[in-house]
Amino acid sequence: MAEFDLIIKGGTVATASDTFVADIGVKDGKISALASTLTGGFKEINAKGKYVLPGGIESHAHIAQESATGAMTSDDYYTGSVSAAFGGNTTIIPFAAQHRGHSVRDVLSTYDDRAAPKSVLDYSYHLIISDPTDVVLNDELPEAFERGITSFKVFMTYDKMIVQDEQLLDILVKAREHGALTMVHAENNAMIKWMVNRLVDQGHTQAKYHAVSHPAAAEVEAINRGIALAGFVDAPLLFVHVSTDGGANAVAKARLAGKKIFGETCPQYLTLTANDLDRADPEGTKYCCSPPLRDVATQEALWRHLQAGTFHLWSSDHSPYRYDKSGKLMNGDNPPFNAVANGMPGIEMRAPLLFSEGVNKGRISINQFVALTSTNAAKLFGLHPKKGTICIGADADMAIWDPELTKVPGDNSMHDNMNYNPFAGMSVKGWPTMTISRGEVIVDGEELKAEAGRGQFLKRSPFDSTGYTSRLVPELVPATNFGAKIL
Ligand code: DUC
Ligand code: ZN
Ligand code: ZN
Repeated sequence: MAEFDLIIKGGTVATASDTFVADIGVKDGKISALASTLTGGFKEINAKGKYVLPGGIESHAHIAQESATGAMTSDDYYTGSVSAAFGGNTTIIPFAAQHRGHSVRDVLSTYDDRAAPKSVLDYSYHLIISDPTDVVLNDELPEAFERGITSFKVFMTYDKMIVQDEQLLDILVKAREHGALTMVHAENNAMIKWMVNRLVDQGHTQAKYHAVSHPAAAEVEAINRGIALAGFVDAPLLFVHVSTDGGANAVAKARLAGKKIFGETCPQYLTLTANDLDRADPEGTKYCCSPPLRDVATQEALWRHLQAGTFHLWSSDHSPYRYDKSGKLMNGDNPPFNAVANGMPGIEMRAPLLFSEGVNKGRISINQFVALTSTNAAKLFGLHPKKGTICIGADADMAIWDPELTKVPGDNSMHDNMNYNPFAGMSVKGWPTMTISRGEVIVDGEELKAEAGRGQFLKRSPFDSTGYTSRLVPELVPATNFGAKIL
């Protein structure tokens, strides 16, 4: 009998720390050997001249999710996970969204029904909390953490989703108590509404004004406030989709001060600009996302932050709303910018864009690429070392990459359920050619080899705060606050 179910031979293996040529032996869905030469594989794959990397972990995607305004994302867990698999990913962590008045228990059971029969990739969810009632805080969130859903997102903007600062403090404290990680969409709601009202009053309703209506200052203010609130109660906080130099600087400064603050950015902020919104009506709506696209100087600053380690995550923020009546144009053929569903697709191009613009252009190393697209997500979201690396005992989740393969994708060349691609026309060098999940080849070139529902739900571990010192302010400590028990 063969010693290994699979041997991947002769590839250049890269992890978040090391790059080396090796054979990888896989047995029972796990990596069971790494050696200069292995023999005895039931199946062998020649990876000479290619990179063998940990499967990507896409930890920011909106799949089968309704927005507060009623738009439904176009991808379900089948098309979303298939598209992710063609982009070299082996794990997805989309969102399960609680809208006001809904129970978290019901939300999770709805998303279980959406994901389990359809996902081709292993998956978990982050909860979105918009209604932190006592029942949610004291019963339902602890139950969710018990199930291994150890992260959730809140919004500091949008009238239908916003949590006020006092509610954010409640949530941060609950997360701290249970070892969960809070993720936050940080933009100042008042500044945005103030801008939207003025722009619309003056008739500036074209898509390009979406970028104007969400000023950089709104993100910078909210990130600084989030840092202050999280620091006050000593809780970890991850700023998703950071789009400004000022916001990234605040994250970097907080990290330097030893705070448990993390940042994520997304390909669109480093490859597109607000000028992409300036198209004949209504085509600019394709590029309406929040936070909005910025400018070339911001792109340069964000590259610098990626290089310097400010950001832990490079995520797509895949928010697929089709360019038709089901999505971008659901409020008319030429909707004002403030009636357009926010977001753009990108789950399949997330990692190739970073390979092309980052690794192949010499901006980051292959090891930084692995950290940003896989290992850091596994560590932050309680999946490491089962996921996110290539080591003995890890799940055999890998993607084989051809660093020279160049493609110019079009509007319909992805495997998602979209009818446009914001990155169409870009020359992208470096693509995955094979994706392997738990030892099974699920994508081989252009061929999908995975069945709907093969993906498994991942029970995640609590947030690991090793390496961060706990710093409680004196007002929260009974020894220095005259004995009051606040936390
Ligand atoms: N936030 C996201 O994370 N995605 C889409 C829109 C938004 O506001
Ligand atoms: Zn957001
Ligand atoms: Zn998002």
